[in-house]
Amino acid sequence: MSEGENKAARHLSEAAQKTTRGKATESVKPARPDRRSFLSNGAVAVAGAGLSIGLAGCNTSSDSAKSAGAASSAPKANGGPGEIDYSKYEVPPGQLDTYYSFSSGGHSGEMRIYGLPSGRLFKRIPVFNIDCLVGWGITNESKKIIGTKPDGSLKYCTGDTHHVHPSYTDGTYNGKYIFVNDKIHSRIARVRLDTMECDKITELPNVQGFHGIFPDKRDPVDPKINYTTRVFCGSEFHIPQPNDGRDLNNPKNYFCLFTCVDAETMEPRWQVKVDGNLDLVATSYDGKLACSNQYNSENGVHYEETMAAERDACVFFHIERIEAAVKAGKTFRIGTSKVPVVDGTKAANPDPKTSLTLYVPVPKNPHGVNTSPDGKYYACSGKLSPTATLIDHGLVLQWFDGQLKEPRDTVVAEPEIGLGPLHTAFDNRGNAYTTLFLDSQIVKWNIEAAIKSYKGDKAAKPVVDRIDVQYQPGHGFTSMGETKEADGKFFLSDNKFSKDRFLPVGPLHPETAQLIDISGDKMKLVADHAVYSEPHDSIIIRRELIKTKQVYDINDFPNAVKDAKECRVERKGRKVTVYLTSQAPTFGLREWTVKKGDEVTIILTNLDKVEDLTHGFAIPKYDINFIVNPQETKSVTFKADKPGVYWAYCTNFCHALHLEMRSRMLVEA
Ligand code: RUQ
Ligand code: CUA
Ligand code: CA
Repeated sequence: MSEGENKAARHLSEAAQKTTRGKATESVKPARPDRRSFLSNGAVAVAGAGLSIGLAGCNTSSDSAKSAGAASSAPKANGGPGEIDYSKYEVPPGQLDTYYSFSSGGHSGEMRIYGLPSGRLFKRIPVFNIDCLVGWGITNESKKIIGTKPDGSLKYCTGDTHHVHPSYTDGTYNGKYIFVNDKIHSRIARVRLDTMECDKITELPNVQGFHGIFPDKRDPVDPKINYTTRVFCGSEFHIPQPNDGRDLNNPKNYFCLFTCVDAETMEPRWQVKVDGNLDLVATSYDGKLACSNQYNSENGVHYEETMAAERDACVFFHIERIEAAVKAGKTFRIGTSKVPVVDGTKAANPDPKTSLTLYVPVPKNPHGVNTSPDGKYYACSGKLSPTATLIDHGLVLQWFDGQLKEPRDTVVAEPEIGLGPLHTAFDNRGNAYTTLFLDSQIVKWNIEAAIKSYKGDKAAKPVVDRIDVQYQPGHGFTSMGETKEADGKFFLSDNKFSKDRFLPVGPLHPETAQLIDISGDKMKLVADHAVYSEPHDSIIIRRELIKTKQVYDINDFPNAVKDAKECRVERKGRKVTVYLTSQAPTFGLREWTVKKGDEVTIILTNLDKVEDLTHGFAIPKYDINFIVNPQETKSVTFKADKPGVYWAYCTNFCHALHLEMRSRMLVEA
């Protein structure tokens, strides 16, 4: 950094420190102009400042003694003691939460389920990671879903989940699926909401840095299809196409693709070549549009280059036209991929009336795009600009009909809301809530006031409330806020730093998910929940929309061993299959014998029917460990390469004789 940039960074970082340690209630006042003005001083200064704010955050509690003692001096919730009756937000023993929250797990590669308002963690759903609690990545069934190499080992052992969005019917959640991305290997996964298990993973072709993901909410043409059939995927990193070693240092030839995946088959249907890089994704309520914010319209390969332009874009995709073009064969293929690609670049789409895409200019390196629950607006945040840009759905459709002159004519508001705006959520009363990363605040702004103010009404004040969060919020979400049933009750702020908010646990801190009551005029911070690194995104669903199976159906498993009497060992040459059952406190075979060098497959069915009666199955030295839930069947395959006696035992406490629940594997030399 240059001297000037350093100064700018220091100045902003001091400002940020003040804000993050700020007094409890910062009432509705605009961010200070001296901080605001830095944004016009050039992108590099801002980026530098952004980086140093991360550091500034750490300064507030670098040693554990200080942070352990910090509890009493930690920033208070909005409103002082006595003003908030926190007991209203407690869930007493034996009572159930009113909401589920599904959260991504970032570079843990998993997904998580919490209850709200309690913040209780119920379950971690392994998706792209290996998980020995349930045997994900260990059993044959899970390996097949994750994907294997020809030698049977896992193709990938890592994943980076960012965004979780369930399937829809008629504008609200239908309780069927939840979709999540893997940014590392550009895979999309589907989790069944009845079993809360991943059942499909697809790797997207021609894509790196698959980040934003969002299901459609109905079909653009067929009115009978009012549910999710497509999932849209943005990609952040532009690459040579095909990425086979050509154009390594010729970034002008790199490009990104927007992908549509079939929600049922999970196969990619089509891709769109775009200008610039895509980030988050949102969809309309009528099925006609998907959109994605684009922060690197510059196609820069270094971060300074990505900030060269004053405006990037929010890119809209006209689904019906794209599918017509695909049907008409106006497509090309990339490398060996069979997925049809249409050209959605500006150069290839000069006439709005036939255009597949619309690039609405938005300042500057925007992050996040979200659809309002009434279906009328998209909010796209500036990130490096203190603004949120509000784009009108009806006007976008008019632009595609050739009725508007400029892409910017679709913008109906652009309120100044604070520093580092990222993601926006909505209530059911016409208000938007945007996370301000640099300001460490949530800002509540009124949509109608923002529109009036944009039209020149000086009396209209878009910002109606602000609240400090601890610290540096990324995503924020309202209860049911991504559906037409937004209820305006809660906002959850998933913050990137927790610093002094919890007992110190060493250098890797938990993150904070802060629960904010948004039902009144003023936002109230009502709970701090510690969450594992590194949630990006969550959604909040009313509990009655989720209907789970509590016990499996044994008939759903074609290889089930349906009776303990069927337990046996079958040999075909060097391939040995062990058919096994579990029923507390025994396995169906007391022992079984194989020979050194055999390829052994164990198929285990849990015959117990009682809810919550899960058994585990582990074999020492063979690295086998998985569970079978009631009436579930799973299998593992391994080479019996170590002669000796191996006690296979139950790992999941199931019975008074749980410790006695074991069986011997005898491997002959
Ligand atoms: S991103 S902090 Cu992976 Cu969702 Cu915006
Ligand atoms: Cu079965 Cu413990
Ligand atoms: Ca940019």
